[in-house]
Amino acid sequence: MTSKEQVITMGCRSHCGGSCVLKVYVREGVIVHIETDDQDEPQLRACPMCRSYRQRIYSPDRLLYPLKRVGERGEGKFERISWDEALETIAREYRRIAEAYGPASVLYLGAGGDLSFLHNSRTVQRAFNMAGGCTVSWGNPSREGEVYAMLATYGLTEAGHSADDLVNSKLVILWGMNPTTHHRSGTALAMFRAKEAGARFIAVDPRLTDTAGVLADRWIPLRPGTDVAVMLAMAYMIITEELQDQKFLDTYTVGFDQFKAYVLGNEDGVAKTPRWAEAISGIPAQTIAKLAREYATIKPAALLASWGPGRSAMGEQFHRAAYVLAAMTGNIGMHGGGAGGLPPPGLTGNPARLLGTGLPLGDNPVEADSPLRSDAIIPPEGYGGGAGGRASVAARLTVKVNHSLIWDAILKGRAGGYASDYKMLYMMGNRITQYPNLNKAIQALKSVEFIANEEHFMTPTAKFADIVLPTATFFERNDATQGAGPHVSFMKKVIDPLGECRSHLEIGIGLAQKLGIVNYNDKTEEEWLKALVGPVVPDYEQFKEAGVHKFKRPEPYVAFKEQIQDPKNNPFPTPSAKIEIHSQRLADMNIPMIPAIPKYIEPWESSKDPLAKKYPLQLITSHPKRRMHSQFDNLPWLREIEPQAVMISTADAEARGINNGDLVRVFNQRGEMIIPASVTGRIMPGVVDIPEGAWYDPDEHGIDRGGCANVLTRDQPSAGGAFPANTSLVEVQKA
Ligand SMILES: Nc1nc2c(c(=O)[nH]1)N[C@H]1C(S)=C(S)[C@@H](COP(=O)(O)OP(=O)(O)OC[C@H]3O[C@@H](n4cnc5c(=O)[nH]c(N)nc54)[C@H](O)[C@@H]3O)O[C@H]1N2
Ligand SMILES: Nc1nc2c(c(=O)[nH]1)N[C@H]1C(S)=C(S)[C@@H](COP(=O)(O)OP(=O)(O)OC[C@H]3O[C@@H](n4cnc5c(=O)[nH]c(N)nc54)[C@H](O)[C@@H]3O)O[C@H]1N2
Ligand SMILES: [Mo]
Repeated sequence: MTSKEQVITMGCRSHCGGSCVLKVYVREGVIVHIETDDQDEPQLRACPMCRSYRQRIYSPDRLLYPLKRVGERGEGKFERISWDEALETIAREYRRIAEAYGPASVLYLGAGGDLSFLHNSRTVQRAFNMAGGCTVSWGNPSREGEVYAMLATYGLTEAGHSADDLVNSKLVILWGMNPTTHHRSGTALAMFRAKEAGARFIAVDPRLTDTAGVLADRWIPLRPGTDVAVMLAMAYMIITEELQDQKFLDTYTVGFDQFKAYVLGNEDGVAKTPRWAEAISGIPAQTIAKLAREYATIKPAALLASWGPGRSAMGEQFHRAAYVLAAMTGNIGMHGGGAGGLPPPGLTGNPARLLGTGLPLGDNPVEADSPLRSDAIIPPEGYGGGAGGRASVAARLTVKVNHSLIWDAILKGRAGGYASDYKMLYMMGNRITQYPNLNKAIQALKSVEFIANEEHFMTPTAKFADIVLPTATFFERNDATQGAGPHVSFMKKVIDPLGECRSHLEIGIGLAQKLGIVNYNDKTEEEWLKALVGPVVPDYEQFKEAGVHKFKRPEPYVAFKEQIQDPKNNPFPTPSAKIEIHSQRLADMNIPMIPAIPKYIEPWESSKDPLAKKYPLQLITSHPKRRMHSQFDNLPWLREIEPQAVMISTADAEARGINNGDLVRVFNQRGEMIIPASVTGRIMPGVVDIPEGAWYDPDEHGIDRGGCANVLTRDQPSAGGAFPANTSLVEVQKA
């Protein structure tokens, strides 16, 4: 460090769910270097994306001025305009469209690109709410299947132990979980510690992930979407060998007998044996039997049912089945065990999770009289189900549009059964790369009357906008965030905003003014931050200076410890006050694809779908190692890590005459791309993986050359609203 250099410690919050600690070296107003945590354990060391931030901030492609479109939508031709003109245009279009078609015709689509406390997508939503309202989308793309299953089973939406509890596990089952890639600052490190302490790891995943490669004793590949069949067969083994913890089931659960009847075949005549599951999943029956015995007898054991398998056509069933296995083995509420949830990305057991996030949204007039969807799970009287539970219920207003159906809703509107016709879009982030069925997205974006997009870069989505607003990164304003430590971080402004970039609060204030709103905001940035984080840190000024506050816990956090140790005084917030293996609430809804007990239901576009004759490979779209979704895709340093490619098994490649590195066509009825093949033994035959988030880059024939997975994905959510990212069929050919 030279004398002119300043070193500022701060947190990141770029959407992985963690928050790496960054030590930022600044010289004369310019960031020259970024290092990471060298302080107290648990250290929150930076991921590759965090270490590359300098290249992102100073990228020659950063958007520095407001822009207005001058070419066709999608063409990418823009002209610089003033903030005044940009905000005036958005306000004018909002008023015109809300008047002509009603405020519900304005779709507001926030993004998770930046998960900070103050500067986030709430600022503009508040302005629209105060001006007359707008339609917002619903469905947590990360884990709606899990949220729904948890609400049905446990009555709330978080059921993970803190990662530092893994050292107490003797067995860890990584069920579709890959935390060395999905950084979440600290989870992977906790796993290595558990391994050193003697835990065995088993991975159940169509891919041999980096995490499984370094940690697992055994990799059990299976066909995507068949997990529930395997879990039912494990239950069959546990029941027939009488390995279940009957006392636990009798004390803490309801409905095991109905589940048992279904598993044994007394309900539908089909015994859910390992052999039955082998035919569905591709996992040999003996392997399933062995896994069942191990999980039932090695205690404590943590079954970590991650979100990838839940991001699928029958996502809820996967998570519900995992919770039943956790209950059958009596692993819930004890150190080293687990209720089937994940080490939380900085939420559970972190005092910061109690914090509000930023500006109040205010009431949205468009939602005022909207009834709840009939599939909403309403927490019992007097219990909110926690913030997540309330949010999940609020999400299920009929007036909202499920994320996966946005493009369909725009194209069909009222005629298609949606609550409104949609004419204006205000977007944060890169929607078309991130939501399913990109070609439909393009049609939809061409059909609306007005689009505004807030961004850092001219993304494939921004190219369709009429007005693009340049937003400051979190290095260019003050904010705070929470992380996985558990910790809370201050995100100090280390440089002035580049060009004319503005913070979210400034954009909200500017837009509110143009919309003629009074009383939009009564606090400065500093006042907001003090109000938001002040209550949980011992000394706010010291916290700002230190950049990070790590909460000390007397012991690792264990989900449902109180409910298990003292059930009388700590009921589960479900109607029965117990863990609901059979849910009467689900039974009453009478939705065939959401049965009262978890069941195996054959998904659409599975290997057994007649469509598989034409498109025989199951596509999964894992989260990328060198990007945060679509963020960082455009950075040269990160591109060096690995090329965007389709992962295909050696057997499938050989059958198609494909060699490693060859350019291949990946296609189905929805779209087509040409990208390199990564031929490997690390993926199950019959399955291909295209990591999500690559930027769509069409050639002159409209064929994507960027490798954007959502060119191929089907835009049909699960019955419970889960994002369907891992349920699509494709074919691959040499290009
Ligand atoms: N580097 C990086 N880290 C990230 C993100 C990122 O984009 N990049 N995104 C962050 C976000 S927002 C989220 S929500 C989380 C996502 O975290 P996850 O949902 O856990 O991530 P995925 O890669 O989608 O899925 C995990 C694993 O599930 C496997 N899988 C897919 N389908 C199936 C199936 O049917 N059965 C089984 N058993 N396994 C299956 C995949 O092969 C993958 O290895 O990651 C966070 N962390
Ligand atoms: N096929 C497939 N699709 C998926 C998934 C999958 O597994 N498979 N995963 C889904 C999941 S779990 C998630 S969470 C979503 C994520 O989808 P998004 O939330 O849309 O993803 P990001 O790419 O993280 O962020 C979007 C944009 O926000 C911008 N951005 C970042 N910070 C800021 C800021 O401060 N202000 C503004 N205005 N913009 C900012 C970035 O430049 C980026 O373009 O993707 C989903 N899409
Ligand atoms: Mo996510």
